[in-house]
Amino acid sequence: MRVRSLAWLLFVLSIGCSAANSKDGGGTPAGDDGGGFNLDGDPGGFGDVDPSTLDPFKDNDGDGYLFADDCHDGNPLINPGAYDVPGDGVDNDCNGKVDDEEQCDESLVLTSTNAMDFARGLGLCRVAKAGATGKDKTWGVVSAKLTTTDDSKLPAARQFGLQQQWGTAVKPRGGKNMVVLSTGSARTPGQTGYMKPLNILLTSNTPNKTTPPPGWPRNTAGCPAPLNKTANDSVVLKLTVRVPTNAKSFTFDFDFYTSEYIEYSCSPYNDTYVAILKSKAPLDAKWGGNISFDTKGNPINVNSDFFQVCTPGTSSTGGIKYACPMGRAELKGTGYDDGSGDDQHGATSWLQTRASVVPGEEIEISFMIWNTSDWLLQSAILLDNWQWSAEGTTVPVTDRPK
Ligand SMILES: [Ca+2]
Ligand SMILES: [Ca+2]
Ligand SMILES: [Ca+2]
Ligand SMILES: [Ca+2]
Repeated sequence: MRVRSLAWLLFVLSIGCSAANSKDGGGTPAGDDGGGFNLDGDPGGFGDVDPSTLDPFKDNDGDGYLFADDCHDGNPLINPGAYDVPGDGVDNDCNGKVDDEEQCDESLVLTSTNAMDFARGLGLCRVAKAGATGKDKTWGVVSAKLTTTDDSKLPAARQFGLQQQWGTAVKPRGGKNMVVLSTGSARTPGQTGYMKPLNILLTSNTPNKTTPPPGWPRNTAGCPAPLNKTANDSVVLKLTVRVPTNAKSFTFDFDFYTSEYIEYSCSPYNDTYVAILKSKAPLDAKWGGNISFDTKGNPINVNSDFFQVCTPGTSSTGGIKYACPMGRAELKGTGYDDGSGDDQHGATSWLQTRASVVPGEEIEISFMIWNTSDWLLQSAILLDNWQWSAEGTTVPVTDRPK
């Protein structure tokens, strides 16, 4: 967690006056009566009572952690499962250290095959134990896997990487590294394993065909349906994550690149990126499990209204007009500036998705990209800057990051 969000700042302001971390009442946080507890669970500091009235054999604040395991059994937002909100001066996660969430993506390497490194590159630094109870039940990544859409095999090594920059203009959104997944190569020109996005030779003989998630692939409304139900040359980062007990949503940033622009815009060959979330938080079935889509509810692809890094043109199918207000600078040096004509290739630039979760639950999130209908032109997705937030959202939202 590298940049504190506005939501966390608001949260910090609201919790700052109930910063009691010891059962013996040592220290007297501002707004607290010295007893050190805030039994009504209101972080505003009302209703403090004498801790000697708490039952030492119960979970007095109902946060899932017994008195013995909970350094503040009068505040459900403070316990060993919480995210230690940076800068609030509170040891939110009861590990004895104030504001100590770690940084972890400084020394990652491009060619890592350790999926936990990809969680770190995304900004998820903590590892959590499956089935942990009591004090050991912290938030964190329970498992991480690099796989295919049907979770059957490790994709080719060139299809995933941890990059410190993407071309000359695109930098990570948080920390030093970002995750890149590609149907072709997650490499830029000059790096070992790089293949041109328009290169059809490497994959055409042995396309890696797998079953996509239920309800996929699909296309933008008004554009032709995919030719088949196969996901070709897929690569997936699949994470199981225990959510902090004080988080109600998360955000992450992504940037979609494709060489389908513009010749195959609004065609059946529209490559697919999805982030499939399994959570106890409600998600309308119409989204097909996906939480990243454009303002019209269409999946993120070459037809998305977020597609703005390109050379202006009109698609031959569907008559989609592309104004390309962000120009081509973010294609430079990525390999997606190396088309058969100056009009080929494009990207969305950085976008941010927010989705709700249930505090303390285990979620599964799978970031997926695959070739749709064939395997000839390649696409890539950049992922970075995972952050937890104390505020929920009624529906998943994708927009330009603030
Ligand atoms: Ca408790
Ligand atoms: Ca508590
Ligand atoms: Ca701590
Ligand atoms: Ca803190």
